[in-house]
Amino acid sequence: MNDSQTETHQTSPATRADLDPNIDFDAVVVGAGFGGMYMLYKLRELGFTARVYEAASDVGGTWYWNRYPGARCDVPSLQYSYQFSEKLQQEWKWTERFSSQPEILRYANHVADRFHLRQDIQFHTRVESAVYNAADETWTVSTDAGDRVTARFCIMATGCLSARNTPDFPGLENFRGERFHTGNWPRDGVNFAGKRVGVVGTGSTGIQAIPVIAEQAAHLFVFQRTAQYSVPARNAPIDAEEEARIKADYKGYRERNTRQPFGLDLLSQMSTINTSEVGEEGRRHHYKGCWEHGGQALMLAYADTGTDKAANETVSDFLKEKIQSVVNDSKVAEVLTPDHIYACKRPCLDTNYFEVYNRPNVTLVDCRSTGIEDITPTGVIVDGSEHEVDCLVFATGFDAMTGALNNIDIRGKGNRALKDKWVDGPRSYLGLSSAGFPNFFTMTGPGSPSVLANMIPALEQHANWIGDCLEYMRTRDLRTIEATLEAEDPWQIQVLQVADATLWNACDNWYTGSNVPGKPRVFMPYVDWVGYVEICKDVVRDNYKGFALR
Ligand code: N01
Repeated sequence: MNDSQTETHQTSPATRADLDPNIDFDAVVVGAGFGGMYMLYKLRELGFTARVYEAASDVGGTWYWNRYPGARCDVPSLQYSYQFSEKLQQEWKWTERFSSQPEILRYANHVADRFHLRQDIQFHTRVESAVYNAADETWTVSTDAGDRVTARFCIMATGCLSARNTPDFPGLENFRGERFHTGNWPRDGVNFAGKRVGVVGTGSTGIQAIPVIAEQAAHLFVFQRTAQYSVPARNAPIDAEEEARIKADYKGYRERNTRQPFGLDLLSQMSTINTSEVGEEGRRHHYKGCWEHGGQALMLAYADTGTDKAANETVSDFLKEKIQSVVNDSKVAEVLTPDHIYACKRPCLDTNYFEVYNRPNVTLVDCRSTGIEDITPTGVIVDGSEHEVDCLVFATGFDAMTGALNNIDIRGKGNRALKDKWVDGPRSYLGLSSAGFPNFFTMTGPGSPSVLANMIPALEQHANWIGDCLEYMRTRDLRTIEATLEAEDPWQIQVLQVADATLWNACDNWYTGSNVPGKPRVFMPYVDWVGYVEICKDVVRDNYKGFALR
């Protein structure tokens, strides 16, 4: 790629690249988060015309919607960013080790400005349906703004954590105060000063929001169903020396990271030996080092931390002790102590999370045994007691990975709905394509590493793969591509086998869909990023083996 050409002059191709003059676009892309933005860039670079539809008023996807107090990334900033443009990655300066939501959103806006992306993005527009027309091998995409356009390809960049989950709490509609979901936070923020606030949910989001809300609110009630492990993020201003070292060979750094678990620079914190090969003292020393380092180091502290129960227990015991040493009230500490496998639920990073329970204006409400029994006009009832609140914050997560896709009426060959095909769980080849849905791609879809990889590089990998595929088809005059069932069925088995070799399938979490009542329990992401990248390359080398091309 020639940076100087693409960065300053990239605009929509003047003419469409497709052979068929009767369609509106070569590709429709749904979503203008980090995936959709780079997909658009890639399509334009290859000379394809594209229209991106985005429900929000601007770019940023998850970072547009999740403006809740304390929102911050837990992947280091110098890695959670695009690598497609050397100039971009050299010139952008992150200010903190882990970027805050406003800074990431500024970055998304900068990218959109720099590459003139907005000219091909239609905002305030939600895609309602995408229907395949077998006769002319096109997709018709319809939106809530009344658009009805045709395209050869339909690419879903709808995000893994974008369909909000607000459980159907009894009495919710009676609540007279304000209520918010962290995934749809008001643009102008919320002033909690002087208010009694209830936060429901203690996953990554709740754990970030709770300490910040506690500082503002008159009183904060935290409604916890499942206690969570959390490790201090140890956020800090960006280390100038580290930044200079990485930027001196950013390309090489990215390439090395692509060959590491999760696509992340973790090797310096990972031990390649098993837990049992170290004595207790050595182990504790290592855990202490990881704890002091902050970030997700403990998750991969030893080679078997994520695969062996006994090994995992040594780290979860260490984390439980930490909770007990931080929280003054031993009864509260007990309620805050998790009993599941560490990292089976997505591990959390925090800034002063457990410390918050030492504040006089914070009350922990344990709803494990009775759940939230009722929401009244003025409060929340748990275990027969009402906790009066002025506003409620739902940090209750997402209908992950399939939710955003199932919210759109997607129909493939024979008018078959994707959600019907996926009624027992998603089925795809490589999380990119599903049999019966020609010319339809899912970026970081279920069956790909997605949420178990560094998301922005994972999105780039998919956009590059899709772009190269379209180019391959164009040069060979091919009109359709779709996964074959012969490839899809064994892939699904492989996704589950790889997950079963870890401990992550062993508890209720959103990787399996078990956080959403009624959703089929199927482990959705593909655990092995490094292996996956190689498989994707092999497929291309074998002329798209596993796909039907016509
Ligand atoms: O959602 P979650 P999240 N009654 O599903 C509770 C990413 N992320 O938004 O565990 C009572 O993890 C639920 O309880 P339980 C990251 O990948 C990243 O926090 O199901 N409670 C849980 O406590 C993350 O994993 C960053 O028993 C109910 C909470 O709500 C993902 O987003 C920051 C309930 C939901 O936790 C999702 O995190 C934030 C009910 N009926 C998010 N239903 C960073 O990069 C649900 N809950 C740092």
